[in-house]
Amino acid sequence: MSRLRFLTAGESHGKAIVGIIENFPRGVKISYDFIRRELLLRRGGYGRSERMKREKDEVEFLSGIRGGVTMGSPISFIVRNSEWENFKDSLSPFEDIKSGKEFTSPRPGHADFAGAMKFLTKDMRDILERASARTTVARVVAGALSKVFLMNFGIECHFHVLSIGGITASKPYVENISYEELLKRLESTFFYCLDREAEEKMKEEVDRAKKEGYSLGGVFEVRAKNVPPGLGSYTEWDRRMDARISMAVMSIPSVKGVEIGNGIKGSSLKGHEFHDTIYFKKVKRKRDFLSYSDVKKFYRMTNNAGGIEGGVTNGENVIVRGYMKPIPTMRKPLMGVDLKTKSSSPAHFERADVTVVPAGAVIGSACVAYELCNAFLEKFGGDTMEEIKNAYKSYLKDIEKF
Ligand code: EPS
Repeated sequence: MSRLRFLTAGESHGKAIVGIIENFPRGVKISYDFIRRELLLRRGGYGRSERMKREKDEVEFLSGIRGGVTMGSPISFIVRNSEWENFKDSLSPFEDIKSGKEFTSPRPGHADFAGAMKFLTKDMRDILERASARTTVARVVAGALSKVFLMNFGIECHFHVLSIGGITASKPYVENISYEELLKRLESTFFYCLDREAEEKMKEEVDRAKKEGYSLGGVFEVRAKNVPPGLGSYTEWDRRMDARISMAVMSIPSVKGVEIGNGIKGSSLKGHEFHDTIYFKKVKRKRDFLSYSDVKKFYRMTNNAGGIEGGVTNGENVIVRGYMKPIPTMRKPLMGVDLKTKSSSPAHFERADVTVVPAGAVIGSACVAYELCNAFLEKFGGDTMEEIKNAYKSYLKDIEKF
């Protein structure tokens, strides 16, 4: 059983964000343009701060890929922060720190206060720097590699925005389109939301929030398509696919809730209303299939379970929603307490995004892709793509006979 390991490092305004991924199989063809496009999408969305125009998010791979193909060795990469130039006097590893970037008035909702208590520091610069969502740039790179791997098996992790600031899309998703088609549509939207009317209202709401100095949250959805059954396991708590996906999505800054399928609504439904009846149809065998949909015989008319039952994927689309709170940094800050003087003081503000839900959707899909890739490797893993493809083909043959 092979398992991915992924570490990130880097501060928001430090030199760079870096990542290392270990155990990524050998022989996966990687498109640099695909990764770049995912990174561009993460920076996008109406309502981001000026910083997103300044950051370039150019990823440089340092190891593990040769001639566009993974080598089986650890993949390491670096994404430089353009903001470093403005912060190097106060964040330099060894030079004397010139004052000016410390702050002592925590933002409610941010890691500032809890981090200050944890590390017993009144200057929360160190806490902000690492708690910042800037690190999600590395999650998107790992997610993009995972997406490329999964696409070899026909698995695609779609994403889109369902709601922002309480405005909810009524035509939220188009079934039966490819990832490429989806991205083309999303790239012409403001918020990666597929309902034009809702988008107009969201935009008005974001403009109002910007003018009045507050922030907005919302909900994004990830749909992983053509996922085979059998990923994850009920045999132990930490192998459950829904638990693993939830942890990954919950770790995105600002996410305060995760829903699998219609899990939340389901808590008030009756058993026969919620559970997804199982049907069977005969299929014609396809030669050399490498996509679960080619041999899929059992199916459901509903998918309230969101493609996972008992912690195991069941062959339906995996549906995940991330609920994001409004971000804590606001142009019109809440009042709080200055940790040094103990007097009442407005919370720290430098500049802020109004909403990060579109970015959350991209990052969420990266997290789901990474977790599915990991579980896929656990089940079909080998050192090379060749081995993995053979194992997968053999499983699909067994499913076909089942
Ligand atoms: C973030 C605060 C903002 C965001 C940042 C995350 O940074 P700054 O305070 O420098 O304006 O722009 O997000 C990114 C830099 C990014 O790449 O997503 C925070 O506090 O989490």
